[in-house]
Amino acid sequence: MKTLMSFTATLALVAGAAAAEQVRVYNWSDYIDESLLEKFEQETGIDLIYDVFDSNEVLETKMLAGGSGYDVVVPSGTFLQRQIEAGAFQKLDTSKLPNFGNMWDVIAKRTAVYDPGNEYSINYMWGTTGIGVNVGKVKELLGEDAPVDSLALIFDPANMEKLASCGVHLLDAPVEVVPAALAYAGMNPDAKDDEALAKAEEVLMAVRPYIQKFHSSEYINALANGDICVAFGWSGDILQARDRAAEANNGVEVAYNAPSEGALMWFDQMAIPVDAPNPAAAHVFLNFIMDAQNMAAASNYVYYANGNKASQEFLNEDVIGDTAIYPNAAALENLYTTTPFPPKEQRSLTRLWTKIKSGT
Ligand code: N2P
Repeated sequence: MKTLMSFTATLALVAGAAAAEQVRVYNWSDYIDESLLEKFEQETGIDLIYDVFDSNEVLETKMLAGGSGYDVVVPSGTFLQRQIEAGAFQKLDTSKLPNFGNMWDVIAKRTAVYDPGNEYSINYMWGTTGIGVNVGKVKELLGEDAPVDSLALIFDPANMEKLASCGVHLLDAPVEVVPAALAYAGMNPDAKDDEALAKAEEVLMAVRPYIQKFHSSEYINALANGDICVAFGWSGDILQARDRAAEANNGVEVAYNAPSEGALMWFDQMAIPVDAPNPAAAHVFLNFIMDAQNMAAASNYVYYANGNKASQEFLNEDVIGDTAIYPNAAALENLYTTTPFPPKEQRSLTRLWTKIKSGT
């Protein structure tokens, strides 16, 4: 009896394994409405394994090493470009992407800078990097005129000295924080030479004693709970913190501003690793994401703009109507983009970042 049962169980397992196709997706944390993951499995019958990261550097290490085991990954534009050049991705087969026509030419034109012809990737979402504040706390410490939309909030030591007690987090993302320090210093945010990196070091070291943490995902809850009062982070993440605080009804008011000195505009691109175990299922996943209503549901949930034109009619007004998410012409004027760090400059940047994080 015992033998028979285990035999039956083994048979069931074998049958299950044969029937269940898998797709493995590696996306940013806090970046999707999770009900879409279930919907994908129900609609396609494909098992979805969904892992998350919060750092382009972590993803890049996996992509350059190869053998990640993922079918879909989501690097930002500048990282995508380097990884395409290193041969990390396979070209998309658009014949397997019937929803390709939903994509938005305005964004496709911009992403083609990193992925010429958009041959290897589709835009998932895009956004800006800026300043999240606990409005009440920051005004209490810096007064009604607190420069909540200026990089001076986080790079002027006089402000940071006052804010330190309530907690300031910065992204652990050197390619985003260094350009911001340069923009604050009135320099080209995309500069990568020794002089620029020395200037960024000076700006960052002057406020280093007042920075509690460099981290790229904890700030969402930390802002929402009132554990910190300032975060230099990603637009939609800060807007999610605003919502979480409102839902908790805890008296915390969170606001996001793109810095008046200029904000980085970045693009997160879905791509298929060259050694993906199941590229066919990867295309099924991409096509699911490119569905207008699915893409709208994702943006409505995470407060990031997307590269899908057809999704726009399904976006909530507090998403499509918010210029912090979908910038109008004036807001767009104030955004800059960056280019990848070449190897030598990247080594200098990595050294600089280690030094800034350690504070010595
Ligand atoms: C999602 C953040 C993604 C933006 N939490 C960084 N590219």
